[in-house]
Amino acid sequence: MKRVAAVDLGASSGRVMLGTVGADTLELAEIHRFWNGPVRLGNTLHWDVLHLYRSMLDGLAQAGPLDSIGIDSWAVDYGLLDAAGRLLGNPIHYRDSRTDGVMERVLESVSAEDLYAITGLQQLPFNTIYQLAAEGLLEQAETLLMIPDLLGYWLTGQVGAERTNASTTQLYDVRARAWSSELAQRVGVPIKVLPELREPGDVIGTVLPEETGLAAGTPVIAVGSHDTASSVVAVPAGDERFAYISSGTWSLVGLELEEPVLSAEAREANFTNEGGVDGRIRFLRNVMGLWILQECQRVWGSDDLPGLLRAAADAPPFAVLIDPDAPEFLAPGNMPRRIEEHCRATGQEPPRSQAATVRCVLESLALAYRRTLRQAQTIADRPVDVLHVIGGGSQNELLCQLTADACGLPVLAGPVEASALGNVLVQARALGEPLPDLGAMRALVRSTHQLRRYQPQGKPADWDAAESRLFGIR
Ligand code: LFR
Repeated sequence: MKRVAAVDLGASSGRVMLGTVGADTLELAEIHRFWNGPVRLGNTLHWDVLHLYRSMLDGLAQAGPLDSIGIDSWAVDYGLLDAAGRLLGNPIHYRDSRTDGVMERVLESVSAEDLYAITGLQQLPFNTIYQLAAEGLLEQAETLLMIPDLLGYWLTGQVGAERTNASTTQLYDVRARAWSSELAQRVGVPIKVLPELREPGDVIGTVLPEETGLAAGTPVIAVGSHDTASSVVAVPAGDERFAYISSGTWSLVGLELEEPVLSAEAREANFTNEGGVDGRIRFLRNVMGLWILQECQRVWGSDDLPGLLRAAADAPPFAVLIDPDAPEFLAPGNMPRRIEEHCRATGQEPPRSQAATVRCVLESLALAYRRTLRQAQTIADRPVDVLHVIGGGSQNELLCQLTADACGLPVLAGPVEASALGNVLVQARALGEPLPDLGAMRALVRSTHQLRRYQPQGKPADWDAAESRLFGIR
């Protein structure tokens, strides 16, 4: 039996989870949960990275003796270190406006086709490459560390770049499986700042007892340090014919493949080929996700999600629809007002109540999932029989049912703590537990976690009509 800690940082909260893993055992206990989110200073949105570090240490100290520690977080963001290893500036939040218009500028020197042929990455305005093009401290920087690698460095003193998260920078060559020195040069990123790559399962080092106050000798193990890579490890699929939605602040909607798909169709549909654990490819697209609803709740001052969902379930269906991926929904702000404006701009009567707004957001998300999944299956030529919804959003029963209805596929919902489970499983394997491959890890998730099944209901024609209304497809 192994006793490991998963540090799992999401965009709205972080947690330290204690994982116990054995032949028939996979258990998680929450040791410490703490706030995370943007901190605005002047016009800039930051992460409070020292609060995250401090909270991680508090949780680890409470966890008792550990066989190892693994860290995962959201992707694309980073800290820069100077030659003495000191942090230069405070890491900036990917939703900050410093990248406004930067993608367009960078595309004047590197074409979208070239970028895709090398990196296979979807165009998101906050990809690390665009953040670096807007970065003021690059000249003084010696080392760039992605957020989990930065926290790992503070725990162990060791520098490196875990591969799954490196793959989200748009500076990583997905076929060569290496940093792209060509791209770095073309966009003016000194190649020396990009550290040596490490694999999920590699030992990063052991904790520095004096600096951290933690027990000496505990190894820190690289996991799929991109939270979505860890989540996909924990998809409880029984065979290859599955799709997934990693559902949280974002909805990451797609397939797991052996090889990247770099076709013109994949690029035009803006699919990403992110690196997965064991060399797999996460062929997916970011759908804006529950972020829109979270921001509505913040503006309404309502944390009664179950109450809102009950009311939304009774609201009239298909009254108004939005494109959740419209750029105006990316930055924090008054989401109910932006939804109203989006409706007016698209010739629709805005929703008049919170219930109608929630219904609109969830139906619009379900439609975006449907479109994304259909495109993914066609472009990758990989039909699926089941859709796994994992992560916090798998608890949203109304959204799961609407997703099954819209996609015309059975939805299997759970596990909720997918990224922490994937994190723990990769550590356990590195420590010698007999979990030879993803199949074995997924079988363990399946046998230890209850899943909830949603069969498609309602009239498929209603969704066809809604889709043509929203995306003008037919
Ligand atoms: C999900 C996630 C997505 C990534 C976004 C920004 O938490 O990691 O995969 O696109 O956050 O980093």
